[in-house]
Amino acid sequence: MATNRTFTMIKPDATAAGNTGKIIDRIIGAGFTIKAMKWTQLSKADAEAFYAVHAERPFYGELVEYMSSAPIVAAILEKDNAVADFRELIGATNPAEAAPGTIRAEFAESIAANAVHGSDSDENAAIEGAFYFNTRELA
Ligand code: IDP
Ligand code: MG
Repeated sequence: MATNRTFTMIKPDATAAGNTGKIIDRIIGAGFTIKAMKWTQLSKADAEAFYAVHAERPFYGELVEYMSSAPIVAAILEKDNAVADFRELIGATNPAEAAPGTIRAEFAESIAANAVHGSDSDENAAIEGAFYFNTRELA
């Protein structure tokens, strides 16, 4: 059953470049409601756990180093069709392939440092949201 929530992180390249506010503005402008949000930094162990699903991929070590290199902003977002609509808003993983107007096309530096995370399914949105937030932190 589809839910109306997704999970995002504004990634280290985007917070370090001072793009946090612009990206949040794009997210709200696209019709998403913020249910929870925090500015934090992942330890290496946190990043390994969050991306455990990618542990066998060749870029896992690079991804863990990068994701723990600077602060991130984690958020739970609400909108009808949230998971699919948010993936459309952020664009393809590789910014060279991201459609014009998408957040990654505008802000991503590379396929690794690609500005934002977006959950790929309702199930993962719930798991990823629970990694950062307890129910008392939801608006
Ligand atoms: P997604 O974020 O678009 O869902 P995934 O395939 O789930 O993409 O990969 C998770 C993250 O791992 C990407 O957002 C990116 O930061 C990083 N990543 C993916 N592919 C590569 C790669 O080929 N080289 C380096 N980093 C990558
Ligand atoms: Mg993914």
